[in-house]
Amino acid sequence: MLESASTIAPSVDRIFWVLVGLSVVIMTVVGTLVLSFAIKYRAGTKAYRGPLPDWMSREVEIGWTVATLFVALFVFWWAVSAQLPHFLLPKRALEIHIVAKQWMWKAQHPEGVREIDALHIPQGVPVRLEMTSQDVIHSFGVPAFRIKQDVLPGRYTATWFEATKAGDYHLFCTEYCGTDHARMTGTITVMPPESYATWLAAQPHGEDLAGEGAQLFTKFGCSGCHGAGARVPAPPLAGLYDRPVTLADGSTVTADEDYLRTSILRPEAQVVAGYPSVMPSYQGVASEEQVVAMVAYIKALEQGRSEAR
Ligand code: HEC
Ligand SMILES: [Cu+2]
Repeated sequence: MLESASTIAPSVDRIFWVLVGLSVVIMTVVGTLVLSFAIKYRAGTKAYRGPLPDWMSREVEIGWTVATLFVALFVFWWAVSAQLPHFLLPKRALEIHIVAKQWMWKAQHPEGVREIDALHIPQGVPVRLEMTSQDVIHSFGVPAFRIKQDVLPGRYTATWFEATKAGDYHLFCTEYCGTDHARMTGTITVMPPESYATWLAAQPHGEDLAGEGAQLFTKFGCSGCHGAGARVPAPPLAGLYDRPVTLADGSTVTADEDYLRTSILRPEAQVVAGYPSVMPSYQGVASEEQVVAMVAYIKALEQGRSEAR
């Protein structure tokens, strides 16, 4: 049996085994009938071959068809309701950014610690992964946690898990992504929270993500329009994250990470109502990792950081 090391693993396994059990029962019944009828009605036997017996009425036929339908519906309802909580990302979680590329996994902790093909995380803490790809579609799969999430170029996808057992676990790329796909693996190391803190402190710290984003914000000239005292009318970014934004076409969207990312790479796609569409596109100018950092910076502005750094 596959090792199970996350909070959702038991429910995934339960669904798996019930489905296996159900399939075995159905297979046994159908298989036995096929085999026994094949013997009973083989050529030359004197078995009765007339019309169906009376008890085999239309009602019986309808009955077992509907019963099977209900079994299928029940399995669907049960599996979905067991999995649903996993699709709701916890608000309070350790947020790790993952950038996938041919053929490696780059991880960045909120404190600025970076890892390649490795990820250290504390045990018993919900971990939320915000992921994107620099080239093709990859998929972040950790069998021991029973998670698998596609990582797409051009947008963010997220998944989360809570590891329950300390140890080393395999990370696989589970979407064929080119020549070295099979080698696009990594190790997830789950540590007790105290060891994690010690480990984190011992790592070389880069600037934290938001800090790095702040520097890029100046470097790319964003502050020239969005900063205090800018000449161009541009919307203020402080407090923007997670708020509704009215666009020029009258629609309203929530300023989530995907929105922020699109605003930077393709500003003309979602123009804020009341502002001229003058923001340049940063597609091909800022790398995916730099965009991740700037998005982190804009999110941090909400938490009351000063705009000028
Ligand atoms: C030439 C001035 C200019 C520059 C430079 C500029 N922006 Fe903008 N930005 C704007 C304007 C004007 C808007 C509003 C119109 C629109 O949505 O395109 C905007 C919109 C945005 C929005 C959406 C805001 C909202 O309220 O929904 C974000 C996020 C953003 N910019 C981030 C950035 C980042 C990050 C950079 C640097 C990489 C940057 N901008 C550079 C002018 C600029
Ligand atoms: Cu891959």
